[in-house]
Amino acid sequence: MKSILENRPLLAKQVTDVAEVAGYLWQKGWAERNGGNITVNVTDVVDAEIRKLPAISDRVAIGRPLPNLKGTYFFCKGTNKRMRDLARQPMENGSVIRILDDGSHYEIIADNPVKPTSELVSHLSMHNYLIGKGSNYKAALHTHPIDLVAMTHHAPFLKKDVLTNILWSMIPETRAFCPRGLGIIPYKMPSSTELADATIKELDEYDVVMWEKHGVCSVAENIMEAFDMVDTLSKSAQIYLTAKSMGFAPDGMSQEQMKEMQIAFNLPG
Ligand code: 2HA
Ligand code: ZN
Repeated sequence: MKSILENRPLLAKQVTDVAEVAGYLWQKGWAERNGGNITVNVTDVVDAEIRKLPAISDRVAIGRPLPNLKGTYFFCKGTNKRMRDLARQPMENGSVIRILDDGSHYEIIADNPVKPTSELVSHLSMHNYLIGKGSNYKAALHTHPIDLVAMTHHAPFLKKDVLTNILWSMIPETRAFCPRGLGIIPYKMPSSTELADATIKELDEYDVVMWEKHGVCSVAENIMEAFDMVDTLSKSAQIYLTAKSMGFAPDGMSQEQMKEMQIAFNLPG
């Protein structure tokens, strides 16, 4: 069977980048079994021929109306599929979906009828929100980083911006490359519309949010950037816990040093 990626280098690049990131998630130990999910809005690289492709699945209800997504296309990791398999065979472990004109249903158009991620409602709600605010962000990543998730098992860290400040202060890069910090979402059932709502509320302020005792979610222009922010935060978490395991609490950069970074890089305050 001919793949939708054939002779479509721009779409193929999006899928190849997802596969590369899926491999990193597995190597990092953040993607046990089917853990985590990725969606990328590929509408910009969809041509007229793709728009005419028939569905290879039934129409499936998303679970809520998402009016900004009418006629958009996404590459999605499949539900119950492993990141380590997505890395090697992206079109067997993910699929391209079309959001129908009612904004409430999707259908799979290629290459295989792989049902999209269990967190589809959260992912699509984030994309709907991003389009609504005129953002150029196209990628959403959810993964289970050991260090960052561990930090959400400690109530004092769940207060607004406590973790942001600890992680920013571990190494200058973290503030530079994750300038909006880390939002916190109190525990909610995975795959629920409550989790989706809480996530989009936090995206007003943050590009990366923690789902308490579960994982992290990030949005960015592309999947590499979404990964890089989580990787940078995880580096800071590693430094924090390495210091702790050596028997001391890390000093952290001072507020003056952090301010200096903010000014030098023209970062949000
Ligand atoms: O896809 O990570 O949150 C499996 C999950 C659900
Ligand atoms: Zn998860």
